[in-house]
Amino acid sequence: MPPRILVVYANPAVTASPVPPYGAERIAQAFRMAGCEARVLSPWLELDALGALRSALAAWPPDLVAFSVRNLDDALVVRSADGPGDLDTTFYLPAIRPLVALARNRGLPTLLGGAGYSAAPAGTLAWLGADAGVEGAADDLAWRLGRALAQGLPLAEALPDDPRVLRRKSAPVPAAGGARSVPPYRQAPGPTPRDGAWITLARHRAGRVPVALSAGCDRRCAFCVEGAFVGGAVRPRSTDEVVAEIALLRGAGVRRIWLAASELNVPDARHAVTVLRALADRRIDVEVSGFLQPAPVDDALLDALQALGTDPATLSYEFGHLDDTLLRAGAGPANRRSIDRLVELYQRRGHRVLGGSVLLGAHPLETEASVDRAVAAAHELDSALPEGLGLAWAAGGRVYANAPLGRWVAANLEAARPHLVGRLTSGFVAPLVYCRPGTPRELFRRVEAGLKGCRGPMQALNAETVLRPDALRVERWVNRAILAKEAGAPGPAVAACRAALRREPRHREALKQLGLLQANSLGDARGALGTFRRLRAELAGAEALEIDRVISQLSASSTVLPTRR
Ligand code: B12
Ligand code: SF4
Repeated sequence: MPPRILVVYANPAVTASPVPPYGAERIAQAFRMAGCEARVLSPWLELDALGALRSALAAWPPDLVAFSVRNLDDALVVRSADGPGDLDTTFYLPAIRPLVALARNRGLPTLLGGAGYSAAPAGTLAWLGADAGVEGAADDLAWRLGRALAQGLPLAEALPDDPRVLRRKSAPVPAAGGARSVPPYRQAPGPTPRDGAWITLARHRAGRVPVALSAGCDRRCAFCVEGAFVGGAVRPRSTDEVVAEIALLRGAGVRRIWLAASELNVPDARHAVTVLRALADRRIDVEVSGFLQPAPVDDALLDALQALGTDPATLSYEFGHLDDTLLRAGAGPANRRSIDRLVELYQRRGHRVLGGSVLLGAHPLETEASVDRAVAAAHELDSALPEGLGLAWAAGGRVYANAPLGRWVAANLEAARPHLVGRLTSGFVAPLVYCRPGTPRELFRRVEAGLKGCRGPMQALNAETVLRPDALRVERWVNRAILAKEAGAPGPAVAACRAALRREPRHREALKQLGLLQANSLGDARGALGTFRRLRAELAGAEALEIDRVISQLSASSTVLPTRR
């Protein structure tokens, strides 16, 4: 019998915008191609993640449990000028550890991988106590491992001799990853089989389904871990494969796609343009998005995005910083001149606003003067565009063992210490932040005050991301409701909506789902009317008009509403 591998999507961050287990799905596919049986489990789609793993182990006893650790933490340093502690970072490994322990207590071999794991491999392996880990993009390695497992070798012998592999040993964890070259790897060919539950959630909750465009980044931003674990050379995925995968998803009703790449335009935008044009030529009606950095950006890229309906004014570029001295020292992917050229391009094309993000305070050379220069640059750029600069900004940077900043901190601990906030653990696995000048909240205040008077939308990075554990739980109830509704089980769906609304009475998605269920499945027009009125009170603009239409339709006649998806 082929070996059975359970790939667990170890991502407790099941937020309002669903992020499907793409890496886990690709790894599972590589195992299957190697002759193993593989299943993907998403325990955090259930309310009791540990119970979900327990049931899965009983229903389908595996020979290996592979954990796909997508995020170590949410990488958010502080969300506001005031708060209960120095940091607002949410650390995810404590929620994952009991699941790894459960598998180990059953005597099952355990393996770690994923982007979160790869940000701090040694520390994460020690923290979670698994048998081994694999760093970086690993389709090829999973295939080789799967071949060896299929030949009957135990995990310890089946793991390839490869620099990406780390085995648990008693030796102390190094503080940070050494300079290490990522070996060239091959992405698994063919489309990736997807978990239907995540497709359903993405469709209902305006989420984006990721499709790999490339792996790797040729820039070396000090705060960023990606060049280290996905590789400094960019490996494009073939255009035919990208387009075929998107076409299949479109056939399954998916319209919103995330082109997964460190940045769409590294080392340049040619590959992205080819893919975008191929989608337009084949009239595949999708809306795409992805990360972008400031250079190079040209008409070809913006035209190709526009041809698919993406307004360049809605894009956000990773600036890193806005002060040229810091940018040239590695605080961002491109220098100030490149940012100015981007502004000129936007001016020439008539786009009214330019969006971007900066991470201030996360570089050893940062000073009050460089922060003030960045703020002054923000004002300058803001005044150059009709509706200003849309800046998402953060104060302080998470120290990842594998990022240039992490390696610098490890090598210069005494110099770094006055600027470190958080917990100093081996391998920098628990949230640790480097920030100067001042603490993250002090810097936050300084930047917030400095940006006053700008015309464009200025906001702290990801300020809208769910923070409280009980709010994450509400999102899980809402997801349960959608999945139950789609599975034709209105009773459990209504119960899940009500559970969400008991905790958060104004939750829009829960109200919408409940209203639809009352109208379409329970025949309860009065109840639906009441629910949609509550929802209407939460909305403005086009969304409010849409609900007005639903309310008048419901009051006029029928108990059945058209659902728009
Ligand atoms: C695209 C992206 C996003 C998009 C996702 C869009 C979507 N709908 O999917 C958006 C913008 C929504 C996003 C959000 C977030 N992201 Co993000 N994101 C990325 C990015 C650029 C690519 C992810 C991707 O899809 N890659 C393609 C897939 C195929 O690769 P993969 O998942 O890594 O899987 C491969 C390997 O990891 C490995 N692998 C995976 N699982 C396993 C398991 C085993 C056993 C093995 C052996 C190998 C293995 O092999 C896979 C195939 O090659 C990565 C950086 C990067 N370049 O990887 C950051 C990254 C993963 N994100 C990160 C973060 C922090 C976040 C957020 C927490 C930010 C925030 N505060 O909101 C959220 C979390 C969202 C969530 N609910 O999980 C960090 C994680 C680091 C950390 N702190 O742990 C990264 C690394 C960015 C960075 N530079 O720091 N993200
Ligand atoms: S921030 Fe963007 S451009 Fe800079 S290293 Fe990371 S992925 Fe590359």
